[in-house]
Amino acid sequence: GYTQIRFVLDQGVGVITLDRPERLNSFTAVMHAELARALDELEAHAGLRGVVITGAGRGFCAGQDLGERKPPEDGSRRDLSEILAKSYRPLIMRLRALPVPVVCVMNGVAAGAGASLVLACDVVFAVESARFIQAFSKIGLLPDAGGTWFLPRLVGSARAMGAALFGEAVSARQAEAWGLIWRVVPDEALADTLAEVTATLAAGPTRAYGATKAALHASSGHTLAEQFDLECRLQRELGYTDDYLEGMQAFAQKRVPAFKGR
Ligand code: T3D
Repeated sequence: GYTQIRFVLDQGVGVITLDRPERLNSFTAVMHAELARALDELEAHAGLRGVVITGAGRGFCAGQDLGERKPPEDGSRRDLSEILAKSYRPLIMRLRALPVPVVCVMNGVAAGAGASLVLACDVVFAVESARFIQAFSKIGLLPDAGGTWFLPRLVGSARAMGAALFGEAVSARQAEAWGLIWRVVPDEALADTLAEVTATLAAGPTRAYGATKAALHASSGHTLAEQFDLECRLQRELGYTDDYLEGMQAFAQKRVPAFKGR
């Protein structure tokens, strides 16, 4: 079982709920271990159609649990690189590598590595009252868990610098206007958004989704010519899928396609 997250796999869609609401779902060693186990299950699931990540309570995720980082009484210093390499790095890299969309439904504030987790997701919905805080500078650190990679790519270096250096809260509306997230939804639409996103992923053309994710992720390191090569290779594979045949038949017959994810 799980104690600091909830994890359900239904109709091929894995839903992960960060579940330590009294500490705004901040990351602990236990939560990292449980997320790694959920990822094991997701990666092993042959019929996976998508992943949804959300949080319990009023926050999405407040980053590293600072209760686990009590300053040592003797004033000794700590090597943070090992912690990052063993917990945050695999979490973010594995989510990015999943062959299905990972959608974040942000139920509240995301701070520090919690914000990086949001930005690692392929699509982000956020309730109107949610906000982003690049809290790292406030404790003398730099944005980690991929934060310095995601931020400038999503919003450009001027906004990335301002947000990262000054650590001011960025509202969900502002984040939407900047292109940091896909869409703001009303607070009262949280449950409906979760249900709709899950249903969309469960009924989606999963192979096409996976290829789209892979191609968009690869694009920032590619020339246009390299991207053409990748698109051709992926489109060639998609041309042989059942879902493409179904999509073409549904179009010709003027009906909604019934995709099987293969
Ligand atoms: O060490 C390494 O592994 C390196 C990697 C670091 C990665 C990181 O993520 S570093 C950044 C860590 N996160 C932060 O610095 C954010 C800390 N939290 C906040 O700044 C605020 O809580 C928020 C801006 C996120 C929300 O503010 P607000 O006013 O809505 O809520 P609150 O009252 O501050 O928080 C509610 C409770 O959650 C509170 O506990 P209490 O007073 O009710 O007993 C608060 O202490 C607790 N909480 C919030 N964030 C954390 C936390 N407890 C532990 N760790 C937290 N990160």
